[in-house]
Amino acid sequence: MTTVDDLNVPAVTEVSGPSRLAEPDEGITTEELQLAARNHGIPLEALRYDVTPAGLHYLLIHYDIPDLDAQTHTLTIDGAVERSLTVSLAELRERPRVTRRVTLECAGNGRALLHPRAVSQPWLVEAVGNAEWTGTPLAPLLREAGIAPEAVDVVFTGADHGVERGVEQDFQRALPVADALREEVLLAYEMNGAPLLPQHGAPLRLIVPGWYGMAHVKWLRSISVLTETFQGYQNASAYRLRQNADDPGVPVTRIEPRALVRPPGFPDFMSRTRVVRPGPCTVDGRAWSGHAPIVAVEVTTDGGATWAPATLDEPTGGDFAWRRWHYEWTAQPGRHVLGARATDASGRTQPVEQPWNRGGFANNLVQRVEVAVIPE
Ligand SMILES: Nc1nc2c(c(=O)[nH]1)N[C@H]1C(S)=C(S)[C@@H](COP(=O)(O)O)O[C@H]1N2
Ligand SMILES: [Mo]
Repeated sequence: MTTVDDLNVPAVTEVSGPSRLAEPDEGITTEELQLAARNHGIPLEALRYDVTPAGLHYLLIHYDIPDLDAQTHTLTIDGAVERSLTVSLAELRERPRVTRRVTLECAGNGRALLHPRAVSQPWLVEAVGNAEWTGTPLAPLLREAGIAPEAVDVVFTGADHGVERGVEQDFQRALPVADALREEVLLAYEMNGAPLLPQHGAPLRLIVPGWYGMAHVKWLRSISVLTETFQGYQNASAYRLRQNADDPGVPVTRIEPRALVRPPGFPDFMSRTRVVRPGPCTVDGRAWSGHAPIVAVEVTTDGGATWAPATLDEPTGGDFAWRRWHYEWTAQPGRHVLGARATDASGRTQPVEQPWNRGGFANNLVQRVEVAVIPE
C-alpha cells in the first residue's frame, strides 16, 4: 500500500519547519509554476475597480476545490460549547444579513521577490483583491452555542483535504476566541452579490476582516471550540514568521500596510515594462492595512530615492477595504521605476529593504514598476 510517506514530499518527522529555500541562482521550478498556474493573482490593471470582479480576484487553493452541494451543506459548531449546533445554508441565510467590503491578501504575497526565496506559491505582488462579502455575523451563533469560559481557540475546518509537507490534513485554521468573536467576522455565502463561486469557497466561507488570507477558511463545514491552543499544521507549522527552521516563530495574523501602483501606459508583452508617453500622467493605485486605516501614501518615480505625497481619495468601503490614491506625474523621457508606500494610523509603513523571513510571509516591500517614457 502506498502511504503519504511514499510521496515525493519530506518525511513527517521533518515537517515542523517551513518549506525549503531556493538556491541563490535557482530559477522558478516547474512545481512552483504548477502552483502559480492554479492560483492566479489580480491582473494589476484591475486595481482600477473599487470592487474587484470575482473572476479577477486572486485565488489561493492549497489542495483541490471540493465538490459541495449548497442544498445539503451544513455547518456544525461543537467542542467546548454548551450545545452543539448544526445549521443548513438556508438557515444561515435567514439570519441577519451583512455585506462588507474586505481586502483579502495572501500572506505569501511578495514571496518570490525575496532573496533567498521560500519554495512555495511564488507570488510577486498580485495576491490581493477587494470584494463585497455577504453573510451572517459569526459571533451571535457562537454565543447561541455557548462558548465555555475556559475556551482558548476556535478551529475552522474546510471540506478540502490534502497532504502538505508529509502531513495529511483537512484545511484547518484556528483563531483565538476573542478574534473569532469580533463583530466584523462573517460566515459568507455571497461574493459581489452572487452566490460564492466554487474557487472562492462555495457554498460557505469565513471572512476575517483585517487578517491575511489563510484565516478566511473556504468550504467551511465545521467550527470547533478548543480549551487549549490549536496545534494543527496551518497554525503551528505553516504561517509563522521565523528567521530559521528551528525558530518556533510567531503567528502570521493581520495584513501589513501596502500600496500598489496600477501600472500606467501600456505593457511590453514579456517584461511587462510599461511604455508611457511624455507629459502629464495620473499615477494611481490602492492602499490597505489590516491593522489600522491608511493615513498616507507616498509615491516614488526614481526607485525609492525620493518620495512625494499622493492624494488619498475618499474611503469607499469601510475600515477593512482598500482605498484609492492618485498622484500627478509629469513623465520625462527616459527610464523610471515607480512605487508607492503606505502608512497606517498605527504608524506601520512599508520597508525599502526586504522584511525577510523563512516562509516568505507578510513581505510588504515597496513595489517596483519599470516604466520607459518614449515619445510617439
Ligand atoms: N479551506 C480552505 N480555505 C482557504 C484556503 C484553502 O486552501 N482551503 N486557502 C487560504 C488562503 S492561503 C488564502 S490566501 C485565501 C484565498 O482566498 P481566495 O482564493 O478566495 O482569494 O483562502 C484561504 N482559505
Ligand atoms: Mo494565502
